[in-house]
Amino acid sequence: MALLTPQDLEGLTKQLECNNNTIKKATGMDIADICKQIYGTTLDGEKVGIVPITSGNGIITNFSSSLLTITEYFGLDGAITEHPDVTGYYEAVSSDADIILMADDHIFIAHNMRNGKIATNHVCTGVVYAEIASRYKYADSKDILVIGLGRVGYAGAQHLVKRNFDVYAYDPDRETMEKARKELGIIPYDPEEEHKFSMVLEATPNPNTISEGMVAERCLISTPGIPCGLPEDIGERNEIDLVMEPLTIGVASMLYAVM
Ligand code: NAD
Ligand code: 2YH
Repeated sequence: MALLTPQDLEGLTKQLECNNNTIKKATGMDIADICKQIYGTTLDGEKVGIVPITSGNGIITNFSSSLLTITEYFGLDGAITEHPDVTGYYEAVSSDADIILMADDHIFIAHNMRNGKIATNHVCTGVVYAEIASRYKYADSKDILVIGLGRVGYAGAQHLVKRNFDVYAYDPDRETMEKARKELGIIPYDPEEEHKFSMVLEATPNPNTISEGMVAERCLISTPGIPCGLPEDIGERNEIDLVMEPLTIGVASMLYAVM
């Protein structure tokens, strides 16, 4: 599983503001509005305990401080615990944190200590990027393409099926495709086929996953995938609104999900 690098997290506030502007322009809503719509919740200055975790590949430079920046951006009262791991968890709970944020190499969770709700980053990221794509103001139909049906993409595809979009999806893994077809009812998409979409959710860890035949001249590509799957030349030739950011949008979705 891909881990975030300290470089991914540089200039996070600038990346967030730039993406928020694109989202507003493309959907008429900002990230907070979109999260409120998905979960029907609001944030109200909750206290968030951020616990660094040393297991596996260990602490990622800038990870906890980025979470602190994000919580503060959304008006929450964030604090990074002095100690990591179990001692840090004890510290966060003892200091009366409402929400705990922590991640190892496999899973990143938000846990609301008041109401017991727990949310994972992969599901919340898939759902929020799917919702952003689906709210494109200039969409030419209800067709939407999901590229990559891993942990993030599958959750996004599931969300879109529930919202009654015509969800086309592609993943090179045949078993994954079959599972998504049977369980979700996605329409299998062949990348060789010429079907241009104005709404695209890309959730793969690979570059150049998007080809010219997939995208309408005017489209919204909503992608949590790192690195970005959109080749530069396609971006230059078409009028593409690109939403792509390494952490903040997914974390906002987690926070609203546990309220
Ligand atoms: P995953 O490994 O579970 O799934 C990736 C899927 O992409 C796999 O099913 C794989 O077969 C598929 N894939 C690979 N190449 C493809 C291609 N060319 N076309 C279509 N599908 C292809 O990964 P994940 O946990 O779902 O994460 C996906 C990406 O999202 C990763 O890059 C991850 O780092 C990133 N991510 C970003 C955020 C964020 O906030 N931006 C949050 C979580 C994950
Ligand atoms: O980046 C990750 C994993 N890919 C899981 C995220 C799931 N989308 N984890 C972050 C690890 C952080 C580290 N343990 C720390 O600094 O606390």
